[in-house]
Amino acid sequence: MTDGMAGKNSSRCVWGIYVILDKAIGGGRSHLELAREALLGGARVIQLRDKTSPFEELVEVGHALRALIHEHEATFIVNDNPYLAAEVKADGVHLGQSDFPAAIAREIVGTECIIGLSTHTKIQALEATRQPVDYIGVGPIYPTTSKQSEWNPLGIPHIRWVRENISLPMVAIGGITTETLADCAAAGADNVAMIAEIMGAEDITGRMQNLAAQFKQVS
Ligand code: 3NM
Repeated sequence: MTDGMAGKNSSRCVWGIYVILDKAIGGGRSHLELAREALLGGARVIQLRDKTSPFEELVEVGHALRALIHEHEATFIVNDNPYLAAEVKADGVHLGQSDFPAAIAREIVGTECIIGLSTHTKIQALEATRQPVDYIGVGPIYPTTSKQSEWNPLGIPHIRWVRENISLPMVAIGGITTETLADCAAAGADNVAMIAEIMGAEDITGRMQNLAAQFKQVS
């Protein structure tokens, strides 16, 4: 496997619970407050997802988040924008199917940066293995209200199919809750990403601790 090819940084992509920040659901708390509460509960990876704030503001938030997340020896991923990821020296960038092509993002962020790619079908998951990405998102597993999605829920059988057919680390996402996390992990998801279940909690630290303990029991 050569530099820039699929999976180069995959060994750094097995974290457990994958926390996605969302101020809209976070009850008036800032990105930094949400991240701090999640990190105190044991979060090992945090994604900055903000589709409305201006770039300059996200650069400022990104620098502060990077310092905080690295203080906790956790991983910092930026959603959608490889230029923002490069600017704030994030550990990784997560791309959607209609964002920058992975090969172009790779040129922007460099060979050491983690690249994740959302996939919603078997074909997209297979195609990801031919691109310079290090992990794939797999979803939506269940119906979700956090993102408008044109894709039907894939369900647990799809997680099993990805586990059997794709060697890249997998982040299962979409409608996952405290009740369904164990099913996703048992089916083979390396990581389980959540927005509403974590951001919507009044006590994010407590919710995280509970989720992490459950994940540990299964994995
Ligand atoms: N991506 P919640 S589903 C950001 O299917 C995102 O790729 C998805 O939020 C995908 O945990 C989703 O609140 C929303 O359902 C996840």
